[in-house]
Amino acid sequence: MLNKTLAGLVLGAGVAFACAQASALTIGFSQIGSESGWRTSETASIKAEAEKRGIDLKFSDAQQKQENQIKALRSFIAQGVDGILLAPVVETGWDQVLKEAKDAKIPVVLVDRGVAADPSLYLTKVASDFAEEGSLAASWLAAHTNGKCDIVELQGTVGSSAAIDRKKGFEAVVSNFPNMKIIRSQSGDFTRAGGKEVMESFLKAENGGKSICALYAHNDDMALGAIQAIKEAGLKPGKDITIISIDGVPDIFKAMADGETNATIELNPHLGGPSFDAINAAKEGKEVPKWIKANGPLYLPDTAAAEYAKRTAK
Ligand code: GZL
Repeated sequence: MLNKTLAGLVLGAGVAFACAQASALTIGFSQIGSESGWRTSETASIKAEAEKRGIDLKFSDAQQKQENQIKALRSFIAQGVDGILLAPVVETGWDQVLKEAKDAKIPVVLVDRGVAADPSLYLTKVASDFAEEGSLAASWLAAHTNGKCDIVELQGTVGSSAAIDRKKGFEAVVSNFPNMKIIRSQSGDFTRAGGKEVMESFLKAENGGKSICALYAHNDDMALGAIQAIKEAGLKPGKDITIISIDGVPDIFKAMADGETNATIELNPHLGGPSFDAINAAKEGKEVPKWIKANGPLYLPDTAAAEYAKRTAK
């Protein structure tokens, strides 16, 4: 009896080891950088998910430069990785390197942002619908201001799908309200420093901010920078100027609980699971949809303190 049990254990361990080996993928991950709180959460989440799955993740931080991402992808291809995750900093300029990955039969999953390339050149996109986020932000603002508001807009990184589509979705709704207008719009590059700097110029140009009804920021980090600028201009953010942004990072819930901002739309940073599942499915010859969508809800001050506590609990 004992021998049989032992044999069973050895066999079981062998099978488990073989399965682990079979699924021990090597994945290359080209990340944009660390420009925002959301980006660092996304990176941490994807690394943790890879570790949990026993995936050998080759991580490359592009420091916001597309040429570094293209270099990283070519290195992953040369290493013969099983799959590639790419968070494309901008929409254009990817066709050639995506073709090289396709020719090498390495599936590419776009995480978090999209590309303006033939969809046959990548396996899938795991990202939210940025246009929907923009429309949701504008619909909330229209209701909050009874459809009468002069708006300043802090755009994300120029040429990024997130900035392009968040702008498009917001404008599509605002165009239905004759008394709502975007009076100034400029990129703050998704950073706090960028948001503060551009908001300072908006305030100076708009009578110290007195003619600004609201700020729409494409991400929370720019909104948090703008809040600093609004306070330094002697105005009350969240009261004198209504603010809505996107990401749902912990600090925005703190600011909301303090009455300094009015709304945020959550962006899911946990994109590793669906991305790795898509690569596994492709390896098993299964069909994978071209877009795996992950949209988040809108949050308002009434739940901000609880949300902050939840996101910062140790
Ligand atoms: C959107 C993502 C954006 C975030 C920013 O999916 O690409 O980039 O909203 C980040 O915080 O910089």
